[in-house]
Amino acid sequence: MKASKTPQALSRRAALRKGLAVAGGAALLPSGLGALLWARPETARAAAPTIDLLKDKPGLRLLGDRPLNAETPAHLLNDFVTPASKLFVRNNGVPPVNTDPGNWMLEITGEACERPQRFSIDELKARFEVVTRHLVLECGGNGRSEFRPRVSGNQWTTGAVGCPLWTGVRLADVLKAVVAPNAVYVGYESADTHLSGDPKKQPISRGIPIEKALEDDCLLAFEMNGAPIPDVHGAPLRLIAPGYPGSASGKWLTTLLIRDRIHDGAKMTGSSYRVPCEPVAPGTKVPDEAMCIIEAMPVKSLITAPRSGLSLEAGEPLSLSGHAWSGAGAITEVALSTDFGASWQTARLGAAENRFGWQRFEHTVTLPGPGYYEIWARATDEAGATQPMLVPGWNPKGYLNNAAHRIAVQVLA
Ligand SMILES: Nc1nc2c(c(=O)[nH]1)N[C@H]1C(S)=C(S)[C@@H](COP(=O)(O)O)O[C@H]1N2
Ligand SMILES: [Mo]
Repeated sequence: MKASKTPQALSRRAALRKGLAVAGGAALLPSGLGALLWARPETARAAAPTIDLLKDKPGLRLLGDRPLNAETPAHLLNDFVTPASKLFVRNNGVPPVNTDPGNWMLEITGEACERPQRFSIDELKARFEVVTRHLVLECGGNGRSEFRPRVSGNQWTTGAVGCPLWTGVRLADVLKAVVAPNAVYVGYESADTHLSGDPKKQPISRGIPIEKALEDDCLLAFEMNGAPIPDVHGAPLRLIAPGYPGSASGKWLTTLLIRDRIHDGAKMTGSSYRVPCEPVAPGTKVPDEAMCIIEAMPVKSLITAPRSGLSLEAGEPLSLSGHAWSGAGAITEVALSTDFGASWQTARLGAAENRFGWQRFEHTVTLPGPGYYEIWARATDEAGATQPMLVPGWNPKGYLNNAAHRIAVQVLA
């Protein structure tokens, strides 16, 4: 066709060739999931002083260094328990410098707190049962890069998720003794500072409804994977509110506010971590009063092996694995397609370690002959919700994209 000879088409092809060169010939990705996964490794050197991304988290993709944000390529998330070296980083401000656990105090106060309390970390450990849980942490904006029209914010692809082991005390145990009957929400305050340097501004101060806070699953965590929480992940104390967007899991936690109203801290209002209460057409400007706070995260899955771009010999069986999770509870099924969704096969599905832990799936397929294939994964949760094939519900800040994950595979002739 004539069109293929336009300068635009030529430059697009040139760009594609460049992309392939960067990836050492392995940049085979389903359309829409650009060659981003291999881009910009050299810029990781510019990471904030608190963390050397290349050394501490090799292979992560830097999205920005002030604040520091980095995501994990899908093929690095194959561990059932996500190691610190592979956990994404999402910062809204400047992390605190002094995170000495010996001096750290947690204050519990607010209009609906019957008796304000202060605890050192040692007091928390001594007063309340210490538990370990395998809990998914996923940014509400994970998948944002796929929304059209594009939306502002970190252009996460699929890698703002992980499932480490968290050790701490139950938030509910700490709150129960002091919650007043009129409590509505628990907000958090943290020791990180605003990017502007203005001490009166907080980078983020979000929270969770009191009902969620009083369930058994939320933790005040001081360890990750059996070691003190790394600085960048909120040392020495953070909230883990599993099943909710990651932004509810306050890092560097200094204060819990038991509120008699919905918490109104930084990033609780406007379009932050909120979506239109009713579906809107892509690109719609939505007034604040028509926006609702994100609560449970939707059902999702990720193919973590093989890495997208694999080449196979004809007839060679292909072992697939990955993880599935949902803010609604357990996953009941993961189905895989090798023919663009025309037919589906059920994968073997492992149990969760506990509520809100991700579940492993495994499956082996043999592709019918030489050529290009995509593997699609689609999870269903106990509430009966299933992942959509295409990007769902456009919203002004690009949250909650739980479209089926796809990888590309080539069978050689
Ligand atoms: N104090 C504080 N807590 C925070 C944030 C932050 O910037 N400051 N970011 C939130 C967001 S948006 C996410 S997705 C998770 C990311 O946690 P991680 O960096 O440990 O992966 O932390 C949440 N807790
Ligand atoms: Mo987030």
